[in-house]
Amino acid sequence: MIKKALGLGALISLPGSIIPNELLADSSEIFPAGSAIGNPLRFPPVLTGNTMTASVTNQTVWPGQTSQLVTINNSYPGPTVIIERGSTLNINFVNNLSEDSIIHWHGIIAPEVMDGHPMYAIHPGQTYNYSFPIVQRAGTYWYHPHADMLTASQAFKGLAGFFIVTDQSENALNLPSGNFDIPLCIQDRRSVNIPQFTYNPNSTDMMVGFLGDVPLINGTPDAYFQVSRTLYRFRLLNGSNARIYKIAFSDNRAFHIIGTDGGLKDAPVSATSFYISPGERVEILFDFSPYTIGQSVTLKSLPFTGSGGPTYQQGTEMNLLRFDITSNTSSGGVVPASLTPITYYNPSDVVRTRSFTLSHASGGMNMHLINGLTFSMNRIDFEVPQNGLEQWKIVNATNEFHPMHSHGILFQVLSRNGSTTLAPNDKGWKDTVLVNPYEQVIVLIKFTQYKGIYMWHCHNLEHEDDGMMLNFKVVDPIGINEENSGVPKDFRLHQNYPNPFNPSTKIKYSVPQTNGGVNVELVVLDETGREIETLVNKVHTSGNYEIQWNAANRSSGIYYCKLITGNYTETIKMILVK
Ligand SMILES: [Cu+2]
Repeated sequence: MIKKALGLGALISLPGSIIPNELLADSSEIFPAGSAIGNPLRFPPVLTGNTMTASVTNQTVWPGQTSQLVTINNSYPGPTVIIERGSTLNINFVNNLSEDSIIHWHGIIAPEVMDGHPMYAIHPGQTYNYSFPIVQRAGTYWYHPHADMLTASQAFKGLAGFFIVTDQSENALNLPSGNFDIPLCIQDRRSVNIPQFTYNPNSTDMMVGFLGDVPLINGTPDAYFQVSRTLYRFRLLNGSNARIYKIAFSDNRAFHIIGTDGGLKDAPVSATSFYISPGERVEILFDFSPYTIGQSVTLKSLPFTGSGGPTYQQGTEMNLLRFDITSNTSSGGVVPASLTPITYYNPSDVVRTRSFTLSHASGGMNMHLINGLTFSMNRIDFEVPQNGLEQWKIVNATNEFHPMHSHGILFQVLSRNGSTTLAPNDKGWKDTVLVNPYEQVIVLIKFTQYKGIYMWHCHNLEHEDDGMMLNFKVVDPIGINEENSGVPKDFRLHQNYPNPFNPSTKIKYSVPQTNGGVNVELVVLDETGREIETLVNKVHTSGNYEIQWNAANRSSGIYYCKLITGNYTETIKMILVK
């Protein structure tokens, strides 16, 4: 079943080996010996067993040369985890490195202790057991390390792999499968350091991100892949530390975008290019049938304007992967008219609004800030009541790209600079969203699965390790949070009690510690959103507050209470029944 759903079975090869003989067989007739310049695309093995051991091992990345990498189970990229929705992941992560590590399942909705938060990092020689159910839709996810200030170096040195979730509804779509369902992990390394993945960021690298000039596809330099004149599914993962790619084909031929971070879109959308930033995944269908045997077409990154230092810049044009058309075998796959349904969040259902301003200070450590903060392991930066739809506005006040990633749930992009007309790779389920220089991006997000501590951070791994990361805690949606009695961690408007009510109801709210107090306004809105009463409008010091609203002179119906303070708003729904 799994092999059918992601039929890499036939293509599994060990690091350094080549693609199977059946795909090479007829190519010798088409290409004279030696004409296949470059290296055949490699595929990581599928994980078998339930142990993932991180260690430093020798690998062959460039033919005839030895690279000392950080690998999982002696494989670069790490072995691909394939698991069906509804089953339980059970993995022992063994840290045989000489420093702390922990694995984060990127895009996977997992309980706090299974999510790979850096507070659960384990020491050298220790083992961490992961066991949790896979509850989400099929999709192309991935894993990478997440130990505090060690994420960038370990990921760069090779510790990352695909995590593929399958499910029945996806299997029923007749997408290209087996040898025609191809994962492509895109990374960049530095030619000056070949064959090593030397990680030695200077201050420019810490500001821009650690960029390279050599693209590796599934760990393959100068990669080519021999294809048939048929439809393929490609699952693209940007596994780079910092580089953003503008993906296109060398002849500008159109393809269908079918998936985003969190699995398939509701319908395929035709496109000729898209951006993919670190952490993001985009799935496409590409049809090679218009080509003739003997032709080639190259997957590229197109040039674009970006920041950089004297040697490495964002937006450098790159050839990523050459496809040599060598046979006529049909994949039997189709471009379905529709894929899997997506219910899009309605902005009018938003109950809380948060704002995150991305900025940077100059020089030294902790240059990258979210709302003026850098990461502190033991500080909870905000609390998110479960099950309420939130609007997160991300304001990029820098000239850098920041791919912002939330743990614990998938979200939806609502707008860029106010425009709700989105690129096809923005529309769908997401866990990472690229926020361009000076751009404002709004996402809609609702935590429905687990309570606990999760992370919100930039996936430029140099920015992340530099502290561009916050802790948040998903909490019970009802009432004052007893475990946090004392000074509130965040603004909070609690559900009124009783509710429904007649004629009066109590409303509690919390105000966190601020410098010199903060103005808090509490207003009542009618069902149409018209403001009908101001309950509170004054400067507050930190604490938990309660007021009563007497609606004796109001008629039965739905009312809203809205808390407004600075960048934060929160709304509750109150029902008056007379
Ligand atoms: Cu960033």
